[in-house]
Amino acid sequence: NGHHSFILWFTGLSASGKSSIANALAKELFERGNQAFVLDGDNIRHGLNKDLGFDEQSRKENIRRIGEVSKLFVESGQIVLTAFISPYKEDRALVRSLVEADEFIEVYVQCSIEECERRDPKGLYKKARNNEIPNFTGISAPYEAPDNPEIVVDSEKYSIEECKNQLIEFLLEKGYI
Ligand code: GGZ
Repeated sequence: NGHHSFILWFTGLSASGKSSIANALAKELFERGNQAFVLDGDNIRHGLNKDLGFDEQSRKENIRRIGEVSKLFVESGQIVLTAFISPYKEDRALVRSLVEADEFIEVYVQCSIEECERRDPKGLYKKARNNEIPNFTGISAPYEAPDNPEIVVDSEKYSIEECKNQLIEFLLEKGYI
């Protein structure tokens, strides 16, 4: 019966499903008796990081602060799930270095830009195409996919529920829960 605090670090394009999968997973972890908490744009970019925008330096600072907060969650004995694009490999590597090797699980939510743009739940891709949003990830700003994530979930092929189940299986198999 695994007992561990760790970071599940979701990375992927806007509209890839990071927040939905993280929230579904947190709910199941809670039902299984684990303390889990989701950090995402809603509770971080509107609060702690509301001074930050989307230029490269701001994104780096966004991820650095989220990394430090995540480390505190780990020290407090919780599972923390983070759902941010986190487009730069270097920044994800920095967060990884803040905790023990087995306390950082990088989850790549894979979905093509074409599919994310088709979903466009907030109309942001459309605005980005019309040059109404500068530095939009995948359109006018880079996304560096992970080379060696602990786990990849394909949200283009699989539902939120299926991706969540794949993550539960991974965590059980590796003894995290
Ligand atoms: C990408 C942007 C941008 C730009 C606003 N580029 O789909 P969403 O709306 O809910 O998720 C996106 C969110 C990205 O914030 P993160 O903190 O995850 O980004 S990063 O990790 O790169 O710092 C999107 C919205 O904010 N959004 N402008 N220019 N996404």
